[in-house]
This record gives sequence, structure tokens and C-alpha cells, in this order.
Amino acid sequence: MYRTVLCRLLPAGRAGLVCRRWKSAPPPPATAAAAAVSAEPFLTGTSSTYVEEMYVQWLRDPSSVHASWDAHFSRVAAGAAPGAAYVPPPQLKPPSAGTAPLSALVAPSAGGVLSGAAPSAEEIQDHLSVTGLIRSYQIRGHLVARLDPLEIERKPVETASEIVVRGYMKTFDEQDMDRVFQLPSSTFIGGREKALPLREIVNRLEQAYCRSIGVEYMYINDLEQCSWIRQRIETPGVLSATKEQKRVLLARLARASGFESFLARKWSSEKRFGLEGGEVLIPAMKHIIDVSSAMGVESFVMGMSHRGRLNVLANICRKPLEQIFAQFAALEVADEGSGDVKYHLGTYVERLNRVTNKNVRMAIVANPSHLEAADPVVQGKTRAEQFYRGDTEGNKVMSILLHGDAAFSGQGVVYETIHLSDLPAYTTHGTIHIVVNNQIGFTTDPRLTRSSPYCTDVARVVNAPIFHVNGDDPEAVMHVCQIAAEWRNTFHKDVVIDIVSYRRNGHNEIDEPMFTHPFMYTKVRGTPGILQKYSEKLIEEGVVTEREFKDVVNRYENICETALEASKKETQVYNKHWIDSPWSGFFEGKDPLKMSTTGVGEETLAHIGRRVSSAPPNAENFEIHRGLQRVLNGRMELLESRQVDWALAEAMAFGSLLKEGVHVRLSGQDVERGTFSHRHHVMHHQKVDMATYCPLQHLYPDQAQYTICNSSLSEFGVLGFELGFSLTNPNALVCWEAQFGDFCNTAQVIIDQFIASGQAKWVRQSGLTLLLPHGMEGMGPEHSSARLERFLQLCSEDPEYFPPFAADEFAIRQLHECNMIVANATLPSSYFHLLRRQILLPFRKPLILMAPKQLLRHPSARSSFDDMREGTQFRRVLPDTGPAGRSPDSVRRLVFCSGKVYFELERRRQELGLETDVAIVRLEQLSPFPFDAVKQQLDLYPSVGDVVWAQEEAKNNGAWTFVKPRFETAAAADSVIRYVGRSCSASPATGSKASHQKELEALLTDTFAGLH
Ligand SMILES: Cc1ncc(C[n+]2csc(CCOP(=O)(O)OP(=O)(O)O)c2C)c(N)n1
Ligand SMILES: [Mg+2]
Repeated sequence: MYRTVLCRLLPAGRAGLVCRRWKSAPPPPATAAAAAVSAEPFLTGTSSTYVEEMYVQWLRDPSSVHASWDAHFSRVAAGAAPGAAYVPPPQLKPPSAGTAPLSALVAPSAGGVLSGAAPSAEEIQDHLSVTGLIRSYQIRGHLVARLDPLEIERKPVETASEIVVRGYMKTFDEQDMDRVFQLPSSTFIGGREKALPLREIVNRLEQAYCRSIGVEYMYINDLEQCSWIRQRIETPGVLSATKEQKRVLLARLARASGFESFLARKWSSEKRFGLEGGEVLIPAMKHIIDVSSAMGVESFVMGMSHRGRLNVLANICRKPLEQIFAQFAALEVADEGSGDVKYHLGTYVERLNRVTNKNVRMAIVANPSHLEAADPVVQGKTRAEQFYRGDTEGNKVMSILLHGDAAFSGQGVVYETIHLSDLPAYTTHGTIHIVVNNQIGFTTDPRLTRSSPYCTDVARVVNAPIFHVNGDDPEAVMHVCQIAAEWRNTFHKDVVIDIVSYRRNGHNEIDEPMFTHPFMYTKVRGTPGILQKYSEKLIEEGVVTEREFKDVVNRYENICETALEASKKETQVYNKHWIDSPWSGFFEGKDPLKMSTTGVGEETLAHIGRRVSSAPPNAENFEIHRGLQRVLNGRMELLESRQVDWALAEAMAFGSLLKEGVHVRLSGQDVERGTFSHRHHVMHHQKVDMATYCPLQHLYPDQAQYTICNSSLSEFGVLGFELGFSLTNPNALVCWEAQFGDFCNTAQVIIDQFIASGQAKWVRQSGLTLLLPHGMEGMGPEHSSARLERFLQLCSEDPEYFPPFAADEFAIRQLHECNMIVANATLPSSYFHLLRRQILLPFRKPLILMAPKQLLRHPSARSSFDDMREGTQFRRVLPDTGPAGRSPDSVRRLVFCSGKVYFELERRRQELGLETDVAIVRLEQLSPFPFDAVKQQLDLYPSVGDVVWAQEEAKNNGAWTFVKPRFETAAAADSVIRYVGRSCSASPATGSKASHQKELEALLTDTFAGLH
């Protein structure tokens, strides 16, 4: 028999003391509080639970209920006669004919406690206590559940009970344990019983909430969802598994354990970040996939870190074992890319799920060492797959994210990712999070790595249910996996499974854990492996024989041996075998060096221009802001002269791609209007909340979808998400815009680990486009620089190598070879072509665009339709087309620059009357560096002895250190160019407007110094 909470909670003395209140002087049955309550006219069937709860609350803290209830309950407690305690407010109607007193609602109990007439105050109090008790277990039972396989953290019985039930048992003593109590509708512990003895109530609650599963869910505001979970946790017998289920579970555990022990034997000193201690993860994932597949899911996008990754590849994805084993041999790479270590590689498989007999697709997204960084990427990829399949509710595609305990609580990107889970343009309709909680992070104890009780607390912010489960109770793990999968596929909301386990070895296989965790590891050494434990259990239960079990183990061992032999025949490995996002059909039949021009027919430009310059078609019913109307009028005027500004150019690039069937997605903070109020892609009705109109979604009847979405205030999470989105479909222009360029540094991991190096490491391309507002405009250190220099430093091109490409394919070959494109355009037409080029290229490269601020409205930053029409294309370098460019011989100084400083230089040149003396050439694209076009420009001015690079960023920032060696390579000479601009600085820009003006003045003066 289970020991009861009462016995634990109430040592004899205290029990007597607590209970005396009722025992020594029980209130007379007909006159006390409960009777008064029961006789109240307002107490109907529906309100009684509410009143009970309120009463419990009042008992705990009278000030926690409304003053009127406080007064009422006080009067009841003071012995007011039935009906007298309650004074109905004047507007309340008298009781209707159908209302009933509480006594009529409470069925007679087996013990006779409640039989007959109206219940006594004591009986009501006791029932309220039982309701409170049940609720206590539902809320706090998890705190004392037996979750730790090492049993290190197990709390003493008395403390545990205090934690859970607190005061609710204090009204009972041992004799009360056999009294029968009506069960409230908020519990399922009764099964088909409506009433149970208190002893059994406690037993069942302990079974449900305090054994191998500890569930947190009572904070979920939705009653249906709460009840749904209760039913699956509380109903008697929910944990019982069939013989067949147990056998399957054992076989899966055998494979999980067998894989690790095989690797351990064959490569004892290789790092593999094994799963030992947490092997139950494999059957857990398999079960989730089985259940979800049965419920209709066809595609699983998964993300995980190092721990157990190889095992997941082998046993979940069924990646050919020989390919995995070949990664342990130091073989040459036979194809492109510099590759990655084996426990970071992604994969993509399609296979038959044998349990459901349905095909499933599984992708494990490649990830860097940076823990949790892949989370938003997985979500973006999942969302994109759902989007392109028209899976608007996530019924076909779902994501599974695996986490380590230390990383889940420590990395902020987890929070940023979880916060996307319910946003309309970012939701993946529920993610199953699995934490392999081995209760350690490298060498650090959880008590030193987090301030929250659980490593999973971050998920509470989105009301996700959290199932903590003892990893050494595999049947309990399967049960929570079943619930989690059903939950996700029913409610389409996030859910967390926290598999509490341990790590049998050190952080990796050659690491000594006893240095730091002697106590824990002494326990670990004394804990048999899960396979041993579970096989012994099943053998004892007669579910399998010892022989059958050994057969299963040996069979897998043989599979591994055969695969190892096969892998020894391999002489090379292929990075492409590990690609997580294959774009079937995209590359086939394409000449990687051919691209059509990016211009668009004038009629298309004009049509899109007009659409985005007009009020909504039902203008008389859709009132837009007067300021917006002025913006639209201004656009119309520009269009009349066949001119475009930045916003029009962008709209035309997007619109023309939409017309061509290319999905366009622009995401980021406040992108709908645009940080600088220039875009206005979403117009808002001034009188109707949330009534909006997006012209780009209504350009052509058969156009592709346009998605524009204001994001959460996150860079790491959202940029990661968009990167993931861009991996799914190459025929989509996916853009992320930073509020200001400098904020992108909170997403640095995505930039460094995915954007800059993703193709090299994982043979995975992405055409993601980053729009980063950049420019020194006197707005202070934090709103000036998108850190152009950092992006340039991440470009893999050799500064000292002038590519020997033919002139007609120089640009595209460079693009083909590069890892990413960095541009700092000055003209709307450049922006237009750059965006379109992202899609017209026969391959995909990330584009990092320094986006303008002042230039959005600068009267000179305009382009003509002529520069965007059919046959036109992006010009990497904009030569001087004025007097200097027309007569190069008269030029005394040749100035190169990039970005908005051009307009400042140009103006000063004009003011100084130096149009024929100084040529100013713009580099619209910085990387790949236009060696050929720069050389052409240098050659155009052979008599110029003074070539200058003028930039507005500080000398240690901006493009200077990037361009200098490249100019030298282009000119095949040293010191061909000198620097003009701000001196080196620790901060990107001054905080003083006056200093800013002075610095700019100095830059302009220095650029033209000595010429006038
Ligand atoms: C962002 C980041 N910081 C630090 C590390 C170094 N590191 C690798 S594993 C690890 C411990 C991870 O612990 P946990 O998340 O519990 O996973 P486990 O290894 O225990 O499975 C650390 C600190 C890393 N890989 N990424
Ligand atoms: Mg850990």
C-alpha cells in the first residue's frame, strides 16, 4: 500500500493540534458555515464550484477575494443563518425556479458522510479541502515527482508533502482516510467512479503526479486544454502498455544503446558526444514520429545539438551506417565545401514509417557548435515548408527541437524562438521540444547554471505544457511522448518533454567527469544502463525471454559490423551526402554562369508603381492617414516623370518578382511601414482597428504571394527564422530588415555561423537578403553603422588574387565563387537590380545590403525607368558621367567611394567648381570586389597620380581595409590609393551632432584639399 500524504504530513502531535479545531468543537450541522452556504439562493450547479474555489481562496487569504465575498464568508463563518449571510445586490434577480442548494448536488457517499440532509459545515469544509488537495497535486505534484534516475535530488517524504498539499490535509486525520468524498469535475482520477475514499484519492493523485512523470500545465488559461491533459495524466491505467508496445520499446532501446556501445568499442578515443544515460531519447523520438505520422504529419524538421546526434541520424533518420562510420575515418572530401565535424552535420531522408505504413520526410538541420542557434532556423524552415505546401494549420509539417538542459535555460535564443511560436507570420503551429536533461552542462552543475527551478521554465511564457519524466522509466517516457504528439497535433501549440537522465561519461568520451562531479559520478557508476534495467523488467514480466532479448541485441550488432566493413571500402566522403535542404530540380539543366538581365518592361514598372501609389480601391470606405495620402501623391508625381525613389524601386523589384511567380517575404521590426516611414506596404484604416490593405498583394490576379510581416523585437531569433525560411524554396526572395543596421550584431551567430559559412560547411545555399540601414547621419554611435567592415571581413575572396575570368562572365563567376555578396548601393535602380538578381541568378548567395536612411528621401537618390527597363542590369561600379568622366585627361584627382557619402562629395565638388578636376566613382558592390571594373576606371584616368578612397566611416571601420589591398591587386601596384576620412575610432560614430558636422566637414575638405 502507498503511504498516504496524511501520514507523511502530519506527525501525530501536529495532526492532533491541527484537527482539534474541528474535532473538539464541531459546529452544529444545521447552522454552521456550510449549511449557510448551501442554503444561499445564488448557489446553482454552475456556480457552486466557483464559490467553492473562492471559499478555499478566502480561507487561505481573506484579502484575496472581493470585499463582498470576504464579508459574506465572514458572516457564514460567524454562524449567520442560511440566507442571512448573503445580501444580494439590488440588480440581481431573485433565484429562478431551477436553482438548487449544494446539498442537492452532492451525492450521498458510501461512508454516509454526506447522506441525508444538508451537509454540515465540517463536511463542506472537508470537501473543499479535498478539492484543494486535488488541485494541489495538479499544480505542484511535479515538485516531488521521482524524476531523477540517479535519485540525488529526491526530497524527504515529509518535505515533499508539505510542498504539494500545504494546508489542505490539516483538517484530516487517519480515520478520515476511509471517508468517501465526492470528486470534483476538475479531476479524472476516479475513472468511472464519482466518489472515492480519501486514501484512494491521495493514492491516485500520487500515482498520477508524483511518480515518474511530473507535469506542469495548470497555468494554461484554456480550460479545455487543461482538462485534456488531466484526462491523459489522471485516468487510472493510462500508463499501462501492451506487451507488443513493450517489445517494440525494448527493441528500440537496444538499437539506441547498441549504437553507442558499438562506437565506444570501435573508436574509444573519438569524440562523439554519446547519448549514454539518455538513450531513451531514441524510442521517444520514434514514438513522437509514429504518433504524429498516424495523425497525418508527413514531414518532420528537426534541430539538435551535439549530444546523441549520430544516434539520431542512425536510428531516427536511418542514415546509412556506413556513411556515419566513414566520418570516423580520416577520408578525403570528394566534393565542394570545407565540411564540418560529424556531430554537426545535417541530413534529409524520405522513408517509409513501418508503424504507420506512411511515407515520412525527415530533415535534421545542420547546426554550428553554438548551442540552440539552430532553433529559429528549424522554425523558419518548417514554416516555409508549411507555407509552400499550403499547410495552414501545420497538419502536414512539424518541427521537433532537441535541447540540452544547460543550453535550454541559458541561451536567450530559446526564448526568442519560443516567442515566435504564436505569431501569425511565424508560427509553425506547435513544436515539440525535447530536453535531454542530463543534469549537467559540460562540467557545471545546474545549481550554478540557472536561477529557475527547472531548465524548461522558459517555455512557460507561452503556456506550453511541460512534461518532466524520469528517463529511466521508458514506459513513462513513451506515455508523455504520446501526449505531447497528440497535444501538438490537436492544439497546434508548443509542448515540452524534459527527459531527466544523466550522462554516463564525461562531456565527451575523453573527458573525466570525476574531476568536478565525484558525487554524481559515483552514483552514475552504480546505476545500471537503461537497457539492462528495462530488459530485466520485461524478462521478469515474461514479456520477452532472455534469448529473444539477446537476439535483438546481436542482430543490431551484426548490422553495425556489416556497415563498418562496408565503410572501410569507402575512400572518400561527400559533403553533399549531408545536405539538409536539397533543392531538387533547381540546379538541374541550368548553366551556372548564365543569367538573364534583371530589367523589367516599362509597362510593368508603371503598373506596379501606380498600384503602390494609390489608395485602396474602395477608398471611400477605407480612410487612410492624410500623411500617407501625401506620400502616395508624391510617388505619383515621381512616376509621371518616369522616376523612382528607393521605396518605389523596392516595390517594383518585389512586384515584378511576384508577377513572375516568385514568393517575396519581408520580415523584421516595423517593416510594414518601414522604420523611416517610407515604405507603407500595409495601409491602415484610420477608423477600423486592424483593417489593412497591402497593394503588393493585389497587383495581378495570378501573382505569387507577398508576405510582409512586422516581427517580434528580436534579431537572433527572427534572422535565424528567415535564414531557415530561405532554405526551403530557392524560388523565393526572403528578406530581413534590421531596424538599424547595428542591431544585427545581436544576431551575429546567424551571420557568422550560417550566412557567411553555411555553404562552405554544409553545401547549403541561401539567397537570404539582409537590409541593414547604414550611414553616418549624426544620429549617434548606435544608429549609424551596420558594421560594413565585419561583413566584408567575412567574405572569403582573396584580396591579392585578380581572378582570370573572361570579361563577359567575370561578374557572374565571381558571384558563383563567393560566399556572400556585400553591396552599398546609392541608386534606387541599383537596389532594384540587386533584389531581382537574387532570384535570376542560377544559384543562391546571401546578399548583405547596406540600406539607406537619408537617401530614402534625397532628391538626388532617384532613378529613371530607363535604368530599370528590359535589358538593363545591375552595375557594380558607377563611373563618373559628368565633365570629369567625359574628359579624363583634365582630372587631377580620382575619388572612389561607396554609399551615401557620394552625394556629399558630389555636392562639395560642385560647390568648389571642381567638376572637371575630380572624378568620383562609386562602388555599388563591394564584395565580390569588382576588380575588372575598378581596373577599367583606373585605366581610364592614366594621368591621375592621386587616387583617393573617401569614406564616412572611421578608418578602422567601413570598407577601407577591405578595398585597399584589392585596389593594389586591381592596379598591380602597391600604394595606389590613399585614405581620406575620419580617423580610427573605438565607437562607430560620435554622439554629438556638432562633432559629426565637424568630422564630415573635415572629410569633405580633405577630399578636395589642394585642388582649388
Ligand atoms: C553558445 C555556446 N556556448 C558554449 C558552448 C560550449 N559548450 C558545448 S556543450 C556545453 C554544455 C552543454 O550542456 P547541455 O546544454 O546541458 O547539453 P549536454 O552536453 O549536457 O547534452 C557547452 C557549454 C557552445 N557549444 N555553445
Ligand atoms: Mg546537459
